[in-house]
Amino acid sequence: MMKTLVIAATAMALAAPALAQVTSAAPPATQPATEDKFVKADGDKNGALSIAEVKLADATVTQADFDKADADKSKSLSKAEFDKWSMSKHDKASAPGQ
Ligand SMILES: [Ca+2]
Repeated sequence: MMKTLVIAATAMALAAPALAQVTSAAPPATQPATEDKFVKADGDKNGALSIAEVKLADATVTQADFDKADADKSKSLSKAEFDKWSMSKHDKASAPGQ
């Protein structure tokens, strides 16, 4: 009688961790989306995007948009400027009404 109880308890103790062990695969490491966009848009691979390159990547971009993103007024977007711009555009798109 007592032995049966011990066996049952042991079986439950062994089964519990096995049930809890639902493994979920870690999401694959992905490059930041802006990195890919920047590299694709940078047609002459000089590490900066001209207005022409930006417009080629996104025809809806205006000179005013570009000037706003071009923080140092170099007439080209560095990776940092582009990242910041993409992020603010993304925020606007994903958070309507703000
Ligand atoms: Ca370029």
